[in-house]
Amino acid sequence: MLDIASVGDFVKFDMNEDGTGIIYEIEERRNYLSRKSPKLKGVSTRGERLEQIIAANIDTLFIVTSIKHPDFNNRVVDRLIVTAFSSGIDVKIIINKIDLDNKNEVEQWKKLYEKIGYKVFLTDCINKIGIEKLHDELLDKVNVFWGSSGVGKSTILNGLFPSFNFKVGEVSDYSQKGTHTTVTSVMKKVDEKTYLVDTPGLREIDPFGIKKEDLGHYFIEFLPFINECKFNTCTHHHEPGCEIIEQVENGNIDERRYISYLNMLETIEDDIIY
Ligand SMILES: Nc1nc2c(ncn2[C@@H]2O[C@H](COP(=O)(O)OP(=O)(O)OP(=O)(O)O)[C@@H](O)[C@H]2O)c(=O)[nH]1
Ligand SMILES: [Mg+2]
Ligand SMILES: [Zn+2]
Repeated sequence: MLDIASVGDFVKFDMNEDGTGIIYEIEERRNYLSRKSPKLKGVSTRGERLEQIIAANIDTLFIVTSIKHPDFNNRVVDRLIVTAFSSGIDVKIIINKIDLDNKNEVEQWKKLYEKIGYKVFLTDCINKIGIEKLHDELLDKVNVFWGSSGVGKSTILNGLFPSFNFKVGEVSDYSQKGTHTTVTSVMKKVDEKTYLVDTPGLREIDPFGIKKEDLGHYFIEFLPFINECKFNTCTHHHEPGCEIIEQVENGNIDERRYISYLNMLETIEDDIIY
């Protein structure tokens, strides 16, 4: 782990008169959210991608998505769920921009994630729908908002707490992607027990330190079946006697989640670049 302070850390520091200071100790973290540093940065001399800490001492990760502009991407959601789950952090999902849901796609995604057991909030910042419901969920917790660029993380936070005035940007008409308006994570205090962290939009998300044979343990609906696989090293990919594959075939595990799982499994295998 990189030995530098991150948002959410409790630190000891000395302050100089001119406003500069030195942090001399970071207190032990209760938990932290991290990922592999993006491919072009933070690669060790052995070619391994290093761990980048996003925030520490967190209660809830709000995975923020939009139904359109940019399009909803369930693979990103599943990667973020694994990232949080493997660190013991609670997850809630926001699907924003439901004013753009012309094809009525939002309900099927809401249903999928609620069935697995995650809370899903639908929001529309233009007509101010669903924002108030989020308010109570945030109270007395340290909350991180994370997701792709342009989905509306900063807009939602401003809708809840206008005085924070987080910077909001445009989504490019050409690529339908956000323009990375928020460039650094910022924590704001609502009251003594309530904190919010707005983060920069992510381009790629690979959880750090997860082994192939452990990945299935972070897909919560796999858990009741995972010990029924014939081999205890089963990666639920091709192995004979795999109970997860069986449950996908008979419809108890949603195929979209299983495809997402396979997609992640593949990137774990490819990870170390020598
Ligand atoms: N149609 C529509 N547009 C929205 C909604 N919420 C936010 N937007 C727009 O989406 C664009 C991006 O919003 P931001 O809040 O900057 O997105 P972000 O997730 O913070 O993006 P980064 O800081 O780049 O990670 C802005 O033009 C917002 O006005 C919504 O509910 N509906
Ligand atoms: Mg932002
Ligand atoms: Zn299996």
